[in-house]
Amino acid sequence: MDPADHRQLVSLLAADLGWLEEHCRRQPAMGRESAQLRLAAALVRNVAGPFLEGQPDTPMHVAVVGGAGAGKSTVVNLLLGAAIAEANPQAGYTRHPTAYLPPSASSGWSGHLGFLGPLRKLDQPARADLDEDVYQVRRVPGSDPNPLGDVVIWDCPDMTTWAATGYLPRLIEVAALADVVVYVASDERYNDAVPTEFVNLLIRAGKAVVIVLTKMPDDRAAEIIDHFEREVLSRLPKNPTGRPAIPVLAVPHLPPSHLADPAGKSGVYRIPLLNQVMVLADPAVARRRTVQHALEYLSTAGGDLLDVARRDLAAMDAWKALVQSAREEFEARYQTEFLNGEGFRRFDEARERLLDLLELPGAGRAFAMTLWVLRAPYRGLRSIAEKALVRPPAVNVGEARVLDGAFRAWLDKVRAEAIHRADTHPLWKHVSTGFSAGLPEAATDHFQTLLRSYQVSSAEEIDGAARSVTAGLEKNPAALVVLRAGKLVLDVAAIGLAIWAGGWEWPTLILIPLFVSAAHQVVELGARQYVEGKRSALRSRKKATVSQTVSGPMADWLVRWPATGGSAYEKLQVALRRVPETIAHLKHMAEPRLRA
Ligand SMILES: Nc1nc2c(ncn2[C@@H]2O[C@H](COP(=O)(O)OP(=O)(O)OP(=O)(O)O)[C@@H](O)[C@H]2O)c(=O)[nH]1
Ligand SMILES: [Mg+2]
Repeated sequence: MDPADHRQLVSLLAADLGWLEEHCRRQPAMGRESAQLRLAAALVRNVAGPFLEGQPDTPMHVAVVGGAGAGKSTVVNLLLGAAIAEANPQAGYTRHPTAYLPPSASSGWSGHLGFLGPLRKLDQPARADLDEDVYQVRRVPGSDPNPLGDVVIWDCPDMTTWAATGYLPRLIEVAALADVVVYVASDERYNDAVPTEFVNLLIRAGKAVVIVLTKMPDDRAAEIIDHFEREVLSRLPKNPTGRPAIPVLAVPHLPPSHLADPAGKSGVYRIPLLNQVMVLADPAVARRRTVQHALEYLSTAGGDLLDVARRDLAAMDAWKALVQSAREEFEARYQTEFLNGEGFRRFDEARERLLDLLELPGAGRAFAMTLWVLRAPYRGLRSIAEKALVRPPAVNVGEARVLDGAFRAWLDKVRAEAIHRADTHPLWKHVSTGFSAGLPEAATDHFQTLLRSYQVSSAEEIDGAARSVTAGLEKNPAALVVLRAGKLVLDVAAIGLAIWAGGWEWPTLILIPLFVSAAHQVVELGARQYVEGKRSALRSRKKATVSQTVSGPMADWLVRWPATGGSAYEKLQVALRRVPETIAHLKHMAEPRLRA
C-alpha cells in the first residue's frame, strides 16, 4: 500500500465530511446531523487514519463522557486511582478534553497527521475550564502502574445540547478516538434526552460502552440500575452479534473523604469499574474492534450521513421541476405564436414547381399551353374568389422574436418563483440572489448562442424540406413519367368527357374549359395535400429541433446553474458522490490488515 494513498484518502474523506458538517451547521435545527458528521470525520481521522498508518495497537484510549455535572471527572479519578481530574460543583466545568497518562502509559501516540482534527495540544497544563479548541495531556504522578495497563484516560466536556458549537465537537473528537467509552449519568438525570441520544449514537458507531450511574443513595443502586436497564438501555440500539454487551455499574453518592481517595476508600466501586473496562480494553482485540466497527459504521451509515443533504437534494429537485415546467411553457408558446401561424412560403413555391413538373415537356408543351389557355377563365374566377374569401395572412412576428419573448417569460417565471421561495431554503436564496447578480445576463448569453446555431441549421432545414417536395421526383424519372402520363390521361379524359357530354354542338366549347379546369383542380388538390403533409412534418420537426437544441440545453444549463461557479451546491454534489466511494476505498485498504 502506498502510504501517500491512504493519507490522501483519509484527508479527502475527513475534508468532505467536514465540509458537509459545515454546510449542515449553516441550516437551522441540524445540530444532531452535524454532530453525526463530525463523529464520522473524527472516526476517519483518529481511528482509520492511524490504523492505516501502522500505529501500534496501544495505548488504549478510554473516554469518559456524559451530561453536565454527571460525575465524569469523579469517574476519571476512580479509573486513575488518584484524585487528579478537577471535579467541580459548577456543572459544565470541564471545557476541553484532558488525557491522563498513568505512570506506565506510553507516549508518542498523538503525532499522527490530523490527530484530533482541529484540537491543538497544549504545551503547558491549563485549567479544565479553558474554553478553547485544545486538549492537554497530563501525566499521573507516582510509579504504580495502572491495572488497565497501557491506557490513556480522557476527561471530556459534557454533552447537554446538540447545538453544534462550543465544546461539543471537542467531545466528539475524543469519543471517536476511544476504544472504550465510559458513559456517566447521575441518578437524577440519567434519562436526559440529549446525553442518551449521544450514547445511542456512539453505540451505533460501534463503540464499546460501559455505563456508570452516579450519586444515588447507596441502598437504591440496584433499583436504579434496574430502572435504567428497563427505561433507557432497552431503547438503545440492539447490540449486533459480535458486539460487546453494555455493562451498567453504580457509583453511589460518596462522602468527600472517599472522593479524595479513589484507590483506597472508594476501592469497592473502583474495582468493578476497572474490571469492566479491562475486559473491553483488552489490547489483543480492542484496537482491531475499534477500527473494524468504525469502518463498518462508516460504510453502513454512509446513506444516513448523507441524509443531511436531503433537504438540499429536495430543493434541487424542486428547482429542476420549476425550470422544466417553464421550459414546457416556452415550447408551447413557440408552437402557438410561431409554428401554428407560420406558412413557410417556400412550400408555396415548391407546390408551384411540383405542378410545373407535372406538365408535359418537349412536344407535349404545345398541348400543355393549350390547356393552360383553356383554363384562363377558371384562373380568373378563382383569383377573384380567393381575394374575396381568403383573409390576409396573419402578421408573423418572426421566429427569433417569438423565441426571445418566450425565453424572457421563462426567466421571469423562474425568477418570480425563486424570490417567492427564497426563505424556504438557501438554494432558492442563492438563485434569487443570482437574478440580481449576473444570472439573467449569463443565461441570455447562453440562450443567444444556442439560438444562433439553431437558426443556421433551421434555415438549412426549411430549404431542404422545401426542396424535398420536388427533389424526389426529379431524381426518379420513371415516377415522373407515370405521374405526367396520369395527368395527361386525366386531361384527355376531361376533353373526351366534354365532347361526349356536349356532342359536336356549341356547349362543348364551354364544357371543355370547364372539365379541363376541374381536372386541373383535382391535380392541384393532390399536390396541395402532398405539400401540406411535408409542411406539417416540418412543423413537428422544428418543434423537436427547438426542444433538442435550444430549450433542452437551456434547461440543463439553468438546472445546473446553482451547482456551478464553485457554489456550495457544486461542492455538495461532489461530496455526495465522493464520500461513499472514499469510504469503500478505505475499507478495502484496511481489510487485509484487519484480517492479518
Ligand atoms: N459528595 C459527592 N459529590 C459528588 C459525587 N460525585 C460527584 N460529585 C460532585 O459533583 C460535582 C460534579 O462532579 P464532576 O465529577 O465534576 O462532574 P463532571 O461530570 O465532571 O462535571 P462537568 O465537568 O462540570 O460536566 C463535583 O462537585 C463533585 O465533587 C459523589 O459521589 N459524592
Ligand atoms: Mg468534569
